[in-house]
Amino acid sequence: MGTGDSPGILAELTDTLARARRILVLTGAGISAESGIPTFREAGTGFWAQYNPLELATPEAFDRDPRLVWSWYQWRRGLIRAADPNPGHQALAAMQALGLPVTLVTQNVDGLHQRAGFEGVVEFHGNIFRNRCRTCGNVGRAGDPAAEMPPRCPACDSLMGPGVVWFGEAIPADALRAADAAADECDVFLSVGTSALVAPASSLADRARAGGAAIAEINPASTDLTDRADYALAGPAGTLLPALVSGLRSRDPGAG
Ligand code: BV8
Ligand code: ZN
Repeated sequence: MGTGDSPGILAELTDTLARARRILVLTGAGISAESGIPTFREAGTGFWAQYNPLELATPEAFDRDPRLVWSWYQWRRGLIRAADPNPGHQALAAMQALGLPVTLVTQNVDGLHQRAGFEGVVEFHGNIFRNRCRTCGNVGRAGDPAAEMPPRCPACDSLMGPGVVWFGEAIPADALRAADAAADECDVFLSVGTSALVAPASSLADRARAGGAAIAEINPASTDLTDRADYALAGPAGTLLPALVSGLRSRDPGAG
């Protein structure tokens, strides 16, 4: 166990992952950074630099100015459509394909894990390519990328917002249940590309530790999880996750 980006830590973590009965991976905006998608706090770049994403991603902002909030999501949808999964996303899909017992919970709304081929992604904060009616719960697809105003709900005629979880909104019950169960049962918790500041996703690491899991983190920067991690790898997901997978490939995963 240790911290830093030494090859020794990488080898130790690879061994721990190869022996694990259950692995919970939690990803944040950082894993999509190498696909060219700004992390949440950087989502205020260019025209959007004048706005605070933490304020735009709220029901209050949408009620106050649906056109503004809708165009922010339409802009982000355009960025994501033009982006591709990167080697970090692909490495997690490869871990699953190797037969490792991985549950993937993502805070991201970009759908890139699915596009990289990971099956059964737990979308903790929803998905930007869906629309959701906050009045009646009706869910639909994102629709016209050029629409300047959100569509009306076909069921109740309210304005539909993006199918993401805004600040102040509850995490979808099935995602919360799946994430909590995975945290309770895992013996390795791997946090990738998240500053671990947003609740309740940020509490999954402690929940996993309480269940006896080893804690690992991949992030070029340190976060408030870093000091509590058994393995802290300082570097980009697009490099370190493929390095873990090549180590796992050279072992027989599940051989114990
Ligand atoms: C809820 C969808 C209750 C929207 C998102 C005061 C204190 C504590 C908590 C609260 C508080 N006041 C309110 C709260 C609760 C609040 C919260 O946590 N607020 C925060 C700001 C303090 N949480 C909520 O409101 C949640 N709901 O609590 O509901 C409830 C219960 C029942 C009934 C009703 C209500 C809902 C939270 C969900 C918000 N929605 N996303 C959208 O996308 O538009 S969260 C959003 O921000 C992102 O999804 C992301 O998860 C999060 C953080 O964004 P970023 O900072 O960009 O990303 P990240 O944190 O992942 O940081 C990037 C990291 O990547 C960095 O560390 C960087 O170093 C690293 N990195 C960069 N490059 C790389 C890299 N890593 C690896 N490789 C690289 N190449
Ligand atoms: Zn409706």
